[in-house]
Amino acid sequence: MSGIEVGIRPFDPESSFFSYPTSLHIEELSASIVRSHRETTQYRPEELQALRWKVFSREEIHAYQSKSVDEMWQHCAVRLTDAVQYVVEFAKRIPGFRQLGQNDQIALLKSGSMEVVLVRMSRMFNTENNTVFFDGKFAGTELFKSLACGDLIAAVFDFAQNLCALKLTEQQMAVFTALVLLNADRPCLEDRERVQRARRDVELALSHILHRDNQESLLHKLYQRVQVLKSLCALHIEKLRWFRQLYPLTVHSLFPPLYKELFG
Ligand code: CLR
Repeated sequence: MSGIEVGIRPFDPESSFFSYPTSLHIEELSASIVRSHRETTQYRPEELQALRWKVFSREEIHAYQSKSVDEMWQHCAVRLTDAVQYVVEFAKRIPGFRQLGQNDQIALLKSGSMEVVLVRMSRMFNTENNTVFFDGKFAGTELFKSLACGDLIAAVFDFAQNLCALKLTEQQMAVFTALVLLNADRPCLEDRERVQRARRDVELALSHILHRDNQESLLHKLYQRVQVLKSLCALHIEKLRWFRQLYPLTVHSLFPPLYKELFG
């Protein structure tokens, strides 16, 4: 093929699989992921900032603490599933994820959606008083006492605190969460190669953004956070097994179907 022929070929962002991604492609991919993120987060950063004064009162905290274990689990499972639903919507809008087969999309969401919820949780986190926006107000760890999994809650809050310290921009978080989802090492994937190719482009997008922001040192720190995410999700699954043994009927008839489909 002559140079001229190459030069006049129309630009097609979806056709990069068999060629090297152009910087224009990577630019467009970042923009698309950032847009998907913005469109699928419940609250914008300004809104969250304005809600910071809303904290649960002593009486309200007591009401949560007085719930029975199974009542509180059910309540939290519903809230968690709401958050997961937004992540599913985000995933479906990521180029590269969209193009995978349905089975692989489900496999990636099974293992990755909770990780993304926990990364997104840092947007809803107030480091000044160690609280998270939950159920309409900011809540500390003590509010979750009746779940009877204090170690998981403490570890999740600790993760949020540490991630907040990195002060990610919305764009950095958007592309990082896309990278968390597009993981070719997840179990039960049919077409790993395809996931790997999609991931490579998102990796380039993240490097590009961090380079542009002059924050290349963040890359290493973000990869370190991924290890912690894995252990938190393993702990979540372990707690769910424990809970299911105690209250099989609550899980069976009262937990959201999506929650059971992804984690059960
Ligand atoms: C994440 C960010 C969302 C709002 C939200 C709702 C539910 C919260 C979740 C956040 C973080 C994780 C969370 C969850 C409720 C229970 C769960 C605190 C803040 C912890 C880890 C317990 C897991 C076990 C349950 C399934 C009982 O925008």
